[in-house]
Amino acid sequence: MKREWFALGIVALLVIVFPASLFGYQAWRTNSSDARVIDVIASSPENGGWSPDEIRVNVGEHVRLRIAAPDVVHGFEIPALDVRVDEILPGHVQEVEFVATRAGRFPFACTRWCSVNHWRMRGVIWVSDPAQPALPAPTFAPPLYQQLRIDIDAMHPAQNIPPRKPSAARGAQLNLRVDADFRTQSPDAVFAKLRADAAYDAYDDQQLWDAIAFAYFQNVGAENIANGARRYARDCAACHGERGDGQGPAGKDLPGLTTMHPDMPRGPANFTDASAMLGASDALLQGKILRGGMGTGMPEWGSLYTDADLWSVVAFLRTFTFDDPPAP
Ligand code: HEC
Ligand SMILES: [Cu+2]
Repeated sequence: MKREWFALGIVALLVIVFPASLFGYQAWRTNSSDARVIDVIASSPENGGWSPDEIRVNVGEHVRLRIAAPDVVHGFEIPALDVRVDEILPGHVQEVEFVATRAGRFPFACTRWCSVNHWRMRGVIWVSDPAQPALPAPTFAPPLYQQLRIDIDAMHPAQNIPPRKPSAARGAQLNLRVDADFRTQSPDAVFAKLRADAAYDAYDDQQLWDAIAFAYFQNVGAENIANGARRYARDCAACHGERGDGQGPAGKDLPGLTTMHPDMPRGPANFTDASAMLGASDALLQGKILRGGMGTGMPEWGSLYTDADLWSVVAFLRTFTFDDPPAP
């Protein structure tokens, strides 16, 4: 008899007390914290995108976003505030909490390829400081391409094309020092300068290109290339293709450069095109990524990427024209 009561007690515990305490915990959790709860719907752009796509909070406010994705898997990121949710599964509500520590206008974006229009899925969080209603003036240094007055919409074919794809590994064997500022100079310009210099007469064209590939990768470093590779896979490959050939499924129907240069094929840039890539300085490529291609379908990334992110993704783009990047 005693044992039966004991068993019943356990069953009661399992059936009633445990679930009740769980619900109680949930209720306590939602009520006890002083977080301001904001419900956000994440849908693919065709179905409305972010709703709301403008969120207003105050400095120091404890914010809890409850994000629901009715259609497909999305991700969420406010890069400037270091807030991210990797996966918002359909039918689930994902919560993320943060305290905005500084005032400003901070873009947020989806991080999953939820549809061909995924890259349009962006929004803005305004963080205001009640004590200082005017937003702080953004500290804005003009990007390098503007300082250098590079026209990033012009075609930029290289004058010199390597006989074979340049290889950093072969370049490393040469013991050939190349001092060049690749941010401001295209690899093509660097080659032309070396070729015109009698000090390099002992080396053939391919050797100079190999030395340039080696010098370039030495300069940017393995870490940056790895960071760029991650960004590329997440943000660029769907249009530009995993192999950089411009054949990504999401880019096929984009106008590309045809609007400005009617003889150009439609769609995203092909990063395996030696002429276009070797003719471009890092500043030019960074400028295009930062600003986007107006009317071409190339999105802007300047509002979501830090400077370091922009340069590292440029460094990774070079791996489509230079072989043997250093492994991290
Ligand atoms: C929605 C599709 C799409 C996505 C996503 C996209 N691009 Fe593009 N991109 C394009 C198109 C289309 C062009 C060609 C038009 C142009 O050059 O403005 C282009 C052009 C470029 C160019 C110019 C190349 C040149 O030779 O001038 C660079 C550099 C570039 N993209 C880098 C990137 C990087 C890096 C990413 C990811 C962070 C990215 N793109 C994401 C569509 C896309
Ligand atoms: Cu998305």
